[in-house]
Amino acid sequence: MSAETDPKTLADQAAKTILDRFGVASIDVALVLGSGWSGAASGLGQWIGECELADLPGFAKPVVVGHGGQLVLIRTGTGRTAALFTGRTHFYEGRGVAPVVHGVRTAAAAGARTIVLTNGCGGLNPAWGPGTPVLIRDHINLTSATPLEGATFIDLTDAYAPRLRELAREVDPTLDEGVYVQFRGPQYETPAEVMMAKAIGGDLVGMSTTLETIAAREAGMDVLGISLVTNAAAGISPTPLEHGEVIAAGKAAAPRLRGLLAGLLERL
Ligand code: 8IG
Repeated sequence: MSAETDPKTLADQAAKTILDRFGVASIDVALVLGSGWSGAASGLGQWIGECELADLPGFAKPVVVGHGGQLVLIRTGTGRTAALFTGRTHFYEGRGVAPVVHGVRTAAAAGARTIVLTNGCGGLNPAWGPGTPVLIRDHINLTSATPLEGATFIDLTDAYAPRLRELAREVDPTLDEGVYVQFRGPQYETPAEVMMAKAIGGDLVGMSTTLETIAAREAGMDVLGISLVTNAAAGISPTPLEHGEVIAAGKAAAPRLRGLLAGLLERL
């Protein structure tokens, strides 16, 4: 695939490949599973098929331990076709923004009108212990990047659909909401940066999701964002951050997250 292929053409090609390979007419809903979420995906529906994302046009191999790299198609209990992306490309990989949002654009090109973007992140609210899922109410994009090109003025009021957050709270009424702040990474924040995120209205700090949400809104999809707080953000907790704790928090939270995703898929 040539590097200069237009991102949306590449997404069309990936979508066509998926629909042809799995013999489905369209994808109805897409889920991107972030850090800590892979264990939450089993048993969400009837397995249709799966492939390596890297085998599809435009996808690169994910690089992070704890991040998968497959596309899994399932038929949900309500007869919808759902596409699970078990990995994502991050902005910090340095490949630019287009690969970061390629999965989102591919899902849209395959027909998805709804996308659930999940991630693992640091929490600023000490009440959110490791393993707490939090709905994303809004975001602050500190990457200085955007997937949009030219004079593409996309409205981001209610970028995270209030209706979908309401559905999530039907499944789990204890879910809190917060503002997700995307840093470029890959280093975690300094305590001073975490204090800045708090001062500007942030509740969650991470390295994904906002660029994908922008691309999803451009494509006309409704977005549900759910963060798994896997660690207290730097300076909030007295101990340094480790990727190991991220993976452990995801493992421990898997049953709750699975219940949440299953309940959502029943209602979407
Ligand atoms: I998992 O504390 C995970 N991802 N930026 N900060 C940022 N990203 C994260 C964090 C965190 N935890």
